[in-house]
Amino acid sequence: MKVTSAEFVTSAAGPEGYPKERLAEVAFMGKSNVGKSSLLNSLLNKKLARTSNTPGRTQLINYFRVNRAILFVDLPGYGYAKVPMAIKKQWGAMVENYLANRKELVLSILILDSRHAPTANDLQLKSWLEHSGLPFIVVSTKADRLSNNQLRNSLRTTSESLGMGLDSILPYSSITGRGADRIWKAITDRTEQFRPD
Ligand SMILES: Nc1nc2c(ncn2[C@@H]2O[C@H](COP(=O)(O)OP(=O)(O)OP(=O)(O)O)[C@@H](O)[C@H]2O)c(=O)[nH]1
Ligand SMILES: [Mg+2]
Repeated sequence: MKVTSAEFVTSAAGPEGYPKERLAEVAFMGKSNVGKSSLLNSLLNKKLARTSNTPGRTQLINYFRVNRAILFVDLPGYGYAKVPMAIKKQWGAMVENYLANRKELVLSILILDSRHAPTANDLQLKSWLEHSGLPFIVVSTKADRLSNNQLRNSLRTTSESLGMGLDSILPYSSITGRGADRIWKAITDRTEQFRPD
C-alpha cells in the first residue's frame, strides 16, 4: 500500500483515552524489545513510534493514523523481567482490556524475534487470540540477523511451537524492509472490509 500520510494521534492508558474516530485498527503486539515499534515505523517509512535498546520503552497504547483511514496501535510489550509486578499487572490489564473490547480492531499482528523460540507468553497470547476469534498474523522479525539457513530453521521451530503452518509465519526485517508486501496485504485485506456500525 502507498502511504500518503501517517501521524501520531494520541497515547491512552485505557478506554477513556482511545480516539473517538471510528477507523479500522491494526494492533502490534509481542514481547518487550522484539521490534514492534520498529515494524510499525518501517511499514510507514517514518520514525513515528519511539524505539529503543531499553526494553519496556512503549508503556502506553500509542495510536497512529495512516492515510486518514487506518489506525496503527502500538501496544506495550510483555515479559520484561525487570518491570515491577504492580506495573506488569497494570500493563496486562491495559492490553487485555483493549484486545477484549475494542470493536474497531480488525487485525492483530503478533510479533516474534526470529532469533528466539516463542515464549510461554507468546503461546498464551496466540491461543487467546484464537479463542477470541480475533484475526491475527504472526511476524518473525529481525530476520536480517540470521543467515538464510538459520532463518529457515527458526521459521520451522516457530511454526511447530505455535502449531501453525510454515506459510503463516511471515519473516520480516525492519532494517531491510524485506517481507513488507505480505504484511501490507494482510492489513489491506482486513481494513478494507471494515464498516463502522
Ligand atoms: N537488526 C534488527 N534490529 C531490529 C529490528 N527491529 C527492531 N530492532 C532493534 O530492536 C530494538 C527494539 O526495537 P523496538 O522497535 O523499540 O522494540 P519494541 O518491541 O517496540 O520494544 P518495547 O516498546 O520496549 O516493548 C531496537 O534496538 C531496534 O533497533 C530488525 O528487524 N532488525
Ligand atoms: Mg515499542
